[in-house]
Amino acid sequence: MEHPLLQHALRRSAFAAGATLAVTAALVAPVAASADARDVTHHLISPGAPDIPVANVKAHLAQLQSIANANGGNRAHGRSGYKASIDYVKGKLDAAGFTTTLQSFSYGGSTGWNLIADWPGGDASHVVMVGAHLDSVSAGPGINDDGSGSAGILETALAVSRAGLKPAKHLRFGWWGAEEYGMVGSQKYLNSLSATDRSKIDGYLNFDMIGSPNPGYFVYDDDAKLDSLFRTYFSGLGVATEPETEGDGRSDHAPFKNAGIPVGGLFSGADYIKTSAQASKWGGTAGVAFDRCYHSSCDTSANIDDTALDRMTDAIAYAVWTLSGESAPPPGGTVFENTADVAIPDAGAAVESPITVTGRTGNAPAALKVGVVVKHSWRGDLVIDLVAPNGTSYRLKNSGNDSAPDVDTTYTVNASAVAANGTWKLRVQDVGPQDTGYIDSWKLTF
Ligand code: DTR
Ligand code: ZN
Ligand code: ZN
Ligand code: CA
Repeated sequence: MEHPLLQHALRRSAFAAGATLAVTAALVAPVAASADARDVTHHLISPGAPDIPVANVKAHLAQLQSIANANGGNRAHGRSGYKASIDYVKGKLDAAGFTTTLQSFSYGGSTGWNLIADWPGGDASHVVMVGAHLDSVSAGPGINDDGSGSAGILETALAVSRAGLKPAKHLRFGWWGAEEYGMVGSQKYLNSLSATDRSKIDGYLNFDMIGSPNPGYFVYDDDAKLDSLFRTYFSGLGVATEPETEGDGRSDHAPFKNAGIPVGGLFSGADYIKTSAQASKWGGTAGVAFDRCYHSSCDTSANIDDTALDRMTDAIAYAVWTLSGESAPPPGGTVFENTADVAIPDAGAAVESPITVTGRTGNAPAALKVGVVVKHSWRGDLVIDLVAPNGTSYRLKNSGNDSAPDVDTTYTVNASAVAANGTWKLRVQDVGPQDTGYIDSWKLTF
């Protein structure tokens, strides 16, 4: 049976040709608002960048922990847990529509792998690249170092796919092998590129340790533009940052920087000790390392500060969305429609018809078109609301002394305060006795 919920893209011309709806422009105000309570760190400071669910990032960390458990307690270069980690990440990216490439290399008598994931589209001569190392030391599972960065960029990549992002620049993600032996994998990757291909990388962002249990908020200060992008993000959150001062040589951004590519990144701290000044601005414990399990067996899934991981991952998404320059949505918009009939009980409870919107970035339009067709013998009985995915409801029509049949119109709603993606509902209630009807169809144009 054909599913009644149709989602199809229509250009304005096609829409106009097929449409018979009268257009009534009525700007309606929200009746009730409910805040997005999922994520305390979410702030609307970027047009379009999503709030990455930290639970998803943690789910990847739980998988990496299981992989270590099943492979002798680590995910180190040359050990079975490393290849299992690569296979896990690759599987997620392949399913999300990335073009993935495994690059193998040999180091210390063992085979290592880099995983490169390209998001189709964007200007191939302007590449924004984001990376993290996927290997651990052999002493432990490496969940903060660097499961955290690996999972954070993985979930950002999956969010790119969920949003159907159409970036102006080309987006590429990399998971590096054998970082713990001196940035071996990332250096092999750069060596494998021609000078021309290296010159196409506009910038490289590195994320090595972003969920330290006693966290700091360090921003790489190599490139002024990339540095200020992250500082802007954190100042919007009201979180202080410090420049990352441990030197440029300590992670996979070093080979990129040496190749003349602008680099940036975030770091929540390793074996250095948090000072009392740092504890007063960031919380946590002064006199203790940012990560006291650095390079040891206790770097497990318990060795993560969820708030730091959450903020850092949202910052990655912010940077990716901002740097890749999301292109404009198609003119005329996309139509999402539900044509399933829903009976409206006489003088009874409200009924709802859902439409799930996917593939949009950012918030709904300030002039969201809501086409409504309700068959009813006395439309004056009907109260109609649009309910946004976050629960905000917009009154489209009140009941009244209107004896005509049927509603067949298009309302315009300022829905710019709520995210576009998610399940929207048309809610219809019949508040007067005797006359009845049903929701015939309705649609949203984004
Ligand atoms: N080299 C990383 C950890 C590390 C230590 N200091 C920094 C500074 C910036 C990025 C990373 C690091 C490792 O052990 O993998
Ligand atoms: Zn390390
Ligand atoms: Zn590391
Ligand atoms: Ca009625």
